[in-house]
Amino acid sequence: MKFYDSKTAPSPRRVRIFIAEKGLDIKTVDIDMRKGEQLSDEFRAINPNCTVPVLELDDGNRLLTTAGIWQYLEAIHPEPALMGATALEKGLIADIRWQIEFSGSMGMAEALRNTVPGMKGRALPGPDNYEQIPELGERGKLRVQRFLGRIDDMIGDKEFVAGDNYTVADIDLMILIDFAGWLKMGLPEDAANAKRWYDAVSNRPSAKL
Ligand SMILES: N[C@@H](CCC(=O)N[C@@H](CS)C(=O)NCC(=O)O)C(=O)O
Repeated sequence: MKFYDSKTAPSPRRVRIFIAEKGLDIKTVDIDMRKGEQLSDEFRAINPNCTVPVLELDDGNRLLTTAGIWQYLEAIHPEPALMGATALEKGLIADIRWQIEFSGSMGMAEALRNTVPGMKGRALPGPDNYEQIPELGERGKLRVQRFLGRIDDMIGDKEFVAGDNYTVADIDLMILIDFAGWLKMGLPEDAANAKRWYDAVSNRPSAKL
């Protein structure tokens, strides 16, 4: 297998952490997005969507999204279960991941991609160019700020986001909070449950990757 990673981007980090938590050793190739390597002809031949992460399998099949890669690796290496050990946990994780994706990650992408000068003309990832819409950037910041304000209740007194076990929901939420730091946004001062959880997951060796 070959994992196409990019050290500077949040989505491939989700796969890096997942691989580390599973204890797997997968050959990794870094795509330098600062040099625009994701848009090169060579990488387009690997992923016409021009995005990372990508996992290339030994039979030549390629998985082109975090969700696809996670599903595949979980199926061939079930332990430790990172996508839910029981039917209820699997359902809860899917629900929570959608909230993180919709309000957190999409808001963050709107905010960053529509305001940062280096992303002019690249307001969406992918093969096509789109201009920035500054108002969308402001709305994205507001969505992220509101979402960050809800995380304390989401964690409550649980050890991890979905309950007793560390799962992909923890990976997604930790990366979203780190990503929000790029816009100098973070957890509210009084978010004691969220901060206790964030410190614990950030101290796992995989989080350093
Ligand atoms: N939902 C997709 C998102 C992939 C994605 O958008 N990746 C970003 C990096 S976080 C990318 O490749 N961006 C390319 C670009 O900005 O041109 C996944 O998780 O695989």
